[in-house]
Amino acid sequence: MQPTKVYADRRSQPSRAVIIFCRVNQIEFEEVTVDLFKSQHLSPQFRKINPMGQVPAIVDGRFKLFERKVIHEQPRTETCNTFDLILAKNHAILRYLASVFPGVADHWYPADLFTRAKIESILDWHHSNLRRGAATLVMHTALAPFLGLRTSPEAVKQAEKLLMQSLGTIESVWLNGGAKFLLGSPQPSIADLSLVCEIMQLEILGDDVRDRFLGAHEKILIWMDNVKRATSPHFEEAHELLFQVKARMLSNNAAAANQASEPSTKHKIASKL
Ligand SMILES: N[C@@H](CCC(=O)N[C@@H](CS)C(=O)NCC(=O)O)C(=O)O
Repeated sequence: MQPTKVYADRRSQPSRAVIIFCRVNQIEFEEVTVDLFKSQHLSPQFRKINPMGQVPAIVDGRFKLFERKVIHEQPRTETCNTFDLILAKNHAILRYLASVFPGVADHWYPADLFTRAKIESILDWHHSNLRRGAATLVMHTALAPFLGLRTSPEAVKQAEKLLMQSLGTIESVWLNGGAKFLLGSPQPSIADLSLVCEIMQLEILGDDVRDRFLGAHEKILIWMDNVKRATSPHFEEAHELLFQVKARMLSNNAAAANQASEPSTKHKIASKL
């Protein structure tokens, strides 16, 4: 049987969460890079895997299961056939992997329905709060020029507010009382992994901006460190590309700032005269 295929771009936070999860749990998989900066997610070939044109997505031939009825209508492709399970959406993928691979420890997605319901509530909250704040901020301040998108100062302002509020909510609701992981668990769940990967994205905004958001949230910093330790060395390995992007952006910004502070050619000539 073919290993599960994971379509991902490591610059994408949900992609990293899936990759780290597979590595930590020794799930055999083949990583297929879908380069967002080269618009590979919009290619007809990838749209056959995920019609929404987003990463991550997986193709798994383990079961003859289908996420949606319409999947029967999907054409055969080189990479999958109509009997493969094709899943998009990071949380659906993490839930699936945690449920079908017997080697995955229970704490990632507990069988206990009471605990699981609490994890679901965090995952649902994440999309319309933390992710909306962090991803919108990163998109409008760091990525837009690379992706040819227009930025909006109003969107940045709202995203900053939502991000700050979300960080406060995590601390006051789920990390209350010195909890090591969300919900006071002694070990991480898929919610810990997903949310921490989201917050890691702030790195590419530079240390000052990251510290402006995280500096005042000591509980968040400790919790992030706990998640890193629990998933090391895979956490660091999956984030290597993010730190490379960060270094490149910082050096580009520094070069642009230098250029702006240098007297213009006209001015140089004038001063020589
Ligand atoms: N809700 C989805 C969102 C996936 C998502 O937003 N992926 C981004 C990268 S982080 C993407 O593929 N963006 C390209 C696009 O939307 O055009 C998930 O959590 O998996």
